Amino acid sequence: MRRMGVLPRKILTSMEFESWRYCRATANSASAPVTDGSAPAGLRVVVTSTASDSHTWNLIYLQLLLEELGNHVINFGPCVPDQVLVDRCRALRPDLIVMSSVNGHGVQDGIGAISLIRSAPELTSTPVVIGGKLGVAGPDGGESARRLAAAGFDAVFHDGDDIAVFRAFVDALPAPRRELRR
Ligand code: B12
Repeated sequence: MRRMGVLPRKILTSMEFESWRYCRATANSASAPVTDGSAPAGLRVVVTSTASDSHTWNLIYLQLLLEELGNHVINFGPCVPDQVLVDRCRALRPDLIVMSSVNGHGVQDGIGAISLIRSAPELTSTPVVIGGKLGVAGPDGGESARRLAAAGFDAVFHDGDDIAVFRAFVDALPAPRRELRR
């Protein structure tokens, strides 16, 4: 099992450091509640890119937006391999996973990622959404959204959609009951 108590030797980006710090605080807590009293009351949200996407400002934008709405965000950063995403989410047990892709490979990458996410027993019912500039061909009459939803996403937000729809989706999620989770 990966040790969470020692800072990995590689140089971490600030996003990776935040993720590591959070994992260390919550991992291996078989007997302790996940919350320690200092965690905010909102949702625990993972913001992540897809495996191929190196864009970062979209992720920062989503983090700031979600934090402004009162949620705790763990930003995994860009180019997150599917297996790393799943392994970290199995440990963190987030209330919501927000995936962003703008490089044009969002449909293909998203389908791969959600298939692996849904194959993990801990994540079968976790709300997972994807958004951004998902393809390169422009509007496709909802075809890509249908494919992504059929693969397992709970919602798909195309670039240009009103961000209020995303906010309403997040606001409608049930409040976490972390004190029951061990
Ligand atoms: C900066 C940039 C880069 C930088 C990124 C640096 C970095 N560290 O981030 C570099 C140079 C590395 C780069 C590389 C590439 N890029 Co680039 N890049 C851009 C650029 C100019 C700005 C992106 C940006 O930062 N926007 C600011 C953020 C805040 O906004 P955003 O990304 O648009 O996200 C918004 C929405 O999409 C939405 N959103 C995003 N995700 C989600 C998720 C949810 C759930 C919701 C609700 C909303 C949402 O909310 C955000 C705020 O409104 C855009 C063009 C543009 N003007 O948008 C191209 C662009 C994204 N890049 C593009 C491409 C093609 C590439 C490359 C493939 C180019 C190449 N051939 O190498 C590579 C891909 C590399 C990779 N592996 O992913 C295309 C994508 C085309 C498409 N999807 O149809 C764009 C659109 C340029 C273009 N017009 O062709 N890029």
